[in-house]
Amino acid sequence: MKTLFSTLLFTLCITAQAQITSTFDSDADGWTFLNSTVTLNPNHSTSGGNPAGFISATYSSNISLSTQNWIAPAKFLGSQILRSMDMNLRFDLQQSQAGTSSNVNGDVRIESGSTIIVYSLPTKPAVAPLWSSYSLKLDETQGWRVGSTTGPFATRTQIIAILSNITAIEIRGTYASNAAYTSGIDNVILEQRTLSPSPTIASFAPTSGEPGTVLTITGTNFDTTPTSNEVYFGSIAGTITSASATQLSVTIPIGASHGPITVINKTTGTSKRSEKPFNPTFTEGGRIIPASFKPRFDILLGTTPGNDLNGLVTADLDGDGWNDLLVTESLPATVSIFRNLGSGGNLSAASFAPKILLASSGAGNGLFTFDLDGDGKLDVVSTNASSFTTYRNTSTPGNLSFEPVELWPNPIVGITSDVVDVDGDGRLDLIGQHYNGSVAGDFWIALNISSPGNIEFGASITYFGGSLLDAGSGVTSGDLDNDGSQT
Ligand SMILES: [Ca+2]
Ligand SMILES: [Ca+2]
Ligand SMILES: [Ca+2]
Ligand SMILES: [Ca+2]
Repeated sequence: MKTLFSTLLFTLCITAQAQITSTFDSDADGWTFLNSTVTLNPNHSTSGGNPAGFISATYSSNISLSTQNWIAPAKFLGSQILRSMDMNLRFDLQQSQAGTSSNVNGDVRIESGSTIIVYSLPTKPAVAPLWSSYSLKLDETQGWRVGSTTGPFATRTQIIAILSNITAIEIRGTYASNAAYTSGIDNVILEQRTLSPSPTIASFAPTSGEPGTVLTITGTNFDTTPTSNEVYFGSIAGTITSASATQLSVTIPIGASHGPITVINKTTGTSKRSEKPFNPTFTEGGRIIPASFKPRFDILLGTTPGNDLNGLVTADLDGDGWNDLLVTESLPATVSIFRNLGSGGNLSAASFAPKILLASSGAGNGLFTFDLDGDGKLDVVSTNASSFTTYRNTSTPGNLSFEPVELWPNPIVGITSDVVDVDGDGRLDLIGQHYNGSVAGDFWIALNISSPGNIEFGASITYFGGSLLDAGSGVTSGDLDNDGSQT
């Protein structure tokens, strides 16, 4: 593998979003009407809508044509996965005569490139001046179909893929064949979920200290119940002794490692990593000699010829205060976990419980432990040749357990390179890079849409073509412009 290092810097603007609406009270709001291959500018009326203004198109309708549709403007497009999954697409329609036809292309079409989900309205629009109101849920229960009205029902994964990058929304404006036909539309609303505010960290003090020292964290959006927050010092959590919305007191745990601290609000399922690192200290430090290390010991891994170890991580997965060992093995592809029995002293293989295997589905590559769903427990992330894999942690102290592996497909063969909150919503996203820069679409982001108890990701969306990045071997993230965002 080449070792050219690539650095990416990009900024996403985060603003509070209301619902995306077109009420047509002042103008056509960017909507157009496609009549076969001809784009019509809609007629805007200031009254007669449902209520107030609306838009209409008058043309010679032909239900056998596949493209006589209202076309949504750009504000309805792009990544809508985080705020609009499981929400509703609503709109009002009317027509100039009582047409009841539609065709296999469906009455509502949401596209992501060449992938399309369609829906046939069971009741066609009312005759003007009346209006029919529709509300279609953007989930796997609504009855969306893939490709055409005769296609299979769309799965949740397929709907997630569409909403991760919407390229078109089309609403049919023809339900009859007529020499002069008018279609009216009003009140198009793409509902947007209101996101819980995620914690912020303004400061913490002291910035270094020994285990047992009480750290005070100042910020916002903490839960006021101590046990409804979690604070990680690297891979191990401290004990929270008091909490308010703006301050947490936490005892530095044995096993704290140098690096950012992470505050998790388990009620909202959101988290924040500190910009500055915490530096744990210990007595008699400051000098490293061979005698500083305890004797080496070996732990046997799988003996299948060709088995490779692709990742090695320590993290306290069961929350008992002792770091456990995780490795990824390639043959068979697994994440292997050795729980620390907590005996301390001189470590040996007997210091760890027999390994448990989390089955994967390809060559394990990359290994991270982060709380992906915001429930306070560190989950496991790995990758294989065509997807990243997650294992939701359900362990309790002394007892490791995980939900079955979930696979989140990548658009291209790649390696997970970092886990970072790209969009600043308090949920850790996955970023990765293709390791052969000769193909287009080199860098991808999968947005985290999890809630406590359920890990879920949007589809991996590629950014920056292969011509920009060549044979990268990974990406990392950091705040290079000092705006407080780690991307
Ligand atoms: Ca209106
Ligand atoms: Ca442990
Ligand atoms: Ca978790
Ligand atoms: Ca995020």
